[in-house]
Amino acid sequence: PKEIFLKDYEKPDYYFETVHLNFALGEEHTIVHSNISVVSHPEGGANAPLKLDGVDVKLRSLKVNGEDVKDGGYSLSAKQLILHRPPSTPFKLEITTEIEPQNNTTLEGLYKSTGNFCTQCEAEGFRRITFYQDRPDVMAKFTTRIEADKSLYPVLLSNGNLIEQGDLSEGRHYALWEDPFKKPCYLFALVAGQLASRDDEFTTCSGRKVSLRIWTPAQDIPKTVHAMYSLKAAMKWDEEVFGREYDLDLFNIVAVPDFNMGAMENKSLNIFNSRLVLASPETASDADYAAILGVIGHEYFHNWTGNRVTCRDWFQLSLKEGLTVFRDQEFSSDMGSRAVKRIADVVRLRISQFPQDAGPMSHPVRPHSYIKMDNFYTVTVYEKGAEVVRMYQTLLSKKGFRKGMDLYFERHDSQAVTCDDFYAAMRDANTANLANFGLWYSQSGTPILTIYTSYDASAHTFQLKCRQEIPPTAGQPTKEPMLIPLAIGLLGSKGQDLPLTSVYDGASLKSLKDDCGNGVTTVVLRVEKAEQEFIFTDILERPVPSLLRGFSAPVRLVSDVADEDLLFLLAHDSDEFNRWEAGQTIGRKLILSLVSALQQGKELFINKDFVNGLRSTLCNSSLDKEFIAKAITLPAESELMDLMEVADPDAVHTARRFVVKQIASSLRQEFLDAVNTNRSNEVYEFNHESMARRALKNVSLGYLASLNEPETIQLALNEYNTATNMTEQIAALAAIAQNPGELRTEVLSKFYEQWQKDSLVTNKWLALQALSDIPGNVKNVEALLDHPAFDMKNPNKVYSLVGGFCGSAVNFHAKDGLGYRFLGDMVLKLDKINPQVASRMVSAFSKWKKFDLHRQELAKWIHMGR
Ligand code: B3K
Ligand code: ZN
Repeated sequence: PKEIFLKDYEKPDYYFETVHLNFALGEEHTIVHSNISVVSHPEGGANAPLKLDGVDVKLRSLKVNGEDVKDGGYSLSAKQLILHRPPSTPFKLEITTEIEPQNNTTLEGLYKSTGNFCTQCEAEGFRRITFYQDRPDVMAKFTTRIEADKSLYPVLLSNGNLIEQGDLSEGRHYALWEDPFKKPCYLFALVAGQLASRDDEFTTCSGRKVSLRIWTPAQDIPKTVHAMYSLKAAMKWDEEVFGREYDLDLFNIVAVPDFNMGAMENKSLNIFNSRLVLASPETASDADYAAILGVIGHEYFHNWTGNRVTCRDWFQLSLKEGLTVFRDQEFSSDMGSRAVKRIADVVRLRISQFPQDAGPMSHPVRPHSYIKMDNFYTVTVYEKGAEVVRMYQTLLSKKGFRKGMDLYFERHDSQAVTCDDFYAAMRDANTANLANFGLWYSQSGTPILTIYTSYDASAHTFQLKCRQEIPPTAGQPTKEPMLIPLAIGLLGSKGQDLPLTSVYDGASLKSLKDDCGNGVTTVVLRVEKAEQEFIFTDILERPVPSLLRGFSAPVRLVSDVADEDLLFLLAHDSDEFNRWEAGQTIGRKLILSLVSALQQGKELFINKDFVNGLRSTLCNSSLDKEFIAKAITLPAESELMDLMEVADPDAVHTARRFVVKQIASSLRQEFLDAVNTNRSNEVYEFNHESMARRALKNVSLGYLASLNEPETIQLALNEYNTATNMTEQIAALAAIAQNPGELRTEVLSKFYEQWQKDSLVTNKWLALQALSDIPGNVKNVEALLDHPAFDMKNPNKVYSLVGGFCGSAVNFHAKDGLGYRFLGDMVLKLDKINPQVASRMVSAFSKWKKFDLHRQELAKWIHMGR
């Protein structure tokens, strides 16, 4: 395989204006006929060879301007069809290909899922359907005619508007779809099968009526209420917040059980993994409901950020993904609790993206090169990319960011553009100085921002000394400083926000006012240099600084803020994110110190002040309950390991478990109260208040069950038996399953019996067991491979069982090497079925440089050696 470089980008020699596709769907094979009008690129070489991509497609005929192309006129290889001497443009290109969707287990291109036809074309799946210039900067208008057996495939869908349909001979029928918008082929979609729909309608801000349809097998239609609610909410939100109106009269969503990713934003025909559409209170948890809201929003928002304005090349993936993740995060924040959403997003970044950025897979938000594009749908491109977009907003204000977005759409509607174009729109709309901000796209690695503070009581000044440093990463030994927005507030002795009147930033003294000329209590400092000093004036008492409010930049913050000040912030900070963060910072320090105590064979002690801080948080009735649930949850094992020079999974696990149990026994009564007062005694509702109550109850129950005492286990069992929704049922099951023994086995099999017919629920059952920290769990996981609930061909099953297993640090990284061997074997098998799923699983190996030599050797041997 060849490495492809961003710096080698060249425009195509030819563009396609219109593409007429005809699909004759069949059981043995499917015939695809395409009729393309080809034009030259204005600056392209005349009569240059036309190179078309094609993988696993059989060429049946090739015509130019109606004439068969003679044998010497083209050449065909495993991945390409080259037309050697095309005529002068414009010309007509007609290609007929034969494919076998029924045998396509890669789930890319056209394939079958539970008897229905569906497609997945991003990034390079269209070339598995027909020969084409499969690159996003080739945008064409598509019409699609689908022909199929009417009884087997009564529903025929593609992009755009349905303009014709009718019956054919031999029990077949057809449908003709026309998409009026130019699009790259990665946004093409086709669905054919036995599906029912939930129908609704949305009236846009300009008064147009849009038909909304969500398609699933008939028996699942009752589970699409929440998805439809989410879609309508997203459509309204995009109008209100970004002024973006939907542009067609129809919007379809199809749910399929076999899907490599979460969902796909095909123009007006989104295809979704069923797990992100189907929900009922009994079968889906609050987390599932929230994920559905977020992903339905995400795919819908792509209609403007991705589809109307698309990417020039795949290096620019974050242009659409970082931006659209940011948009879905904002949407979910507006629909629920902003602070809680921000906390969840930052946790995700720390658990997954920071380790990626510190390991061998580290790459910039806009990568410089790739071998297989599929491997670049990463947390760095998506989540760090979203942080980069968020930083524009932090630097330019919400209003300025909106101006930048408006200019971006004004300039680039119906174009394929780059991250530089987005940067330019933000800069120009605000005549902003974004200096070295662009480096966030090209430099990999998580910056370390070190801050020393000091207060001068006689001068009434408060000083910050900032240093930024970006560690060397794969292929990038040295880095330049870049613009980091540092949001900061100062707390007075009563916990109140101090007014910030002016700050000296190393160059000049700036007075601080908001847009309306009012005083402020939070400011965004621009850290641009490797070392920089800021001095706040008129600070009348020694303040406690609240640094990096709202996590204003994706950095590792190191500061000299003392533990007692962190406890003060935990109790008082008006910035809820930082209030949570203060507790986490103490928690991280505490657990890591216990890890080194363990490594030195010392006894473990818990920091009483920390426990008391948690107690006050837990019992503070003025706080949001979901916030409390987050605040009393300790940093995850993977987050802790990421902070270590050499990760030690066993010690991290033991130390964290120790702290969990200490907290549980110290706050036993408080947790009991939390469980007893937060039971739901009403019908399930997806709203913040009831979700928050369930979250607090469930976290508390988890702590209590960790004690493994008869009384707390009985309580968990009671919660399990009386649960009326999946959120509480699965939480109680997880609480019980922490402790090995008969009860665990019993409740697990009871759960399976109850839900064996619901594949999405049995995925939870698989994941819960796979993730278990019970020693030697690899054996159970191996046994589950043969369980009827598992199916190697279904990505969701693999992600639950194999992916779940890799999430258990102790078992996946077990010193006997059995965890690594298990994954190695699985990857080999998966690679033959579905390379994308295999490569997602293999990425669990990519953190091995951070482990001890013994584990590195084991992983290397298994990963490379086979
Ligand atoms: N754009 C798709 C991802 C496609 C991945 C292909 N390997 C989903 C999304 O991010 O919205
Ligand atoms: Zn996306």
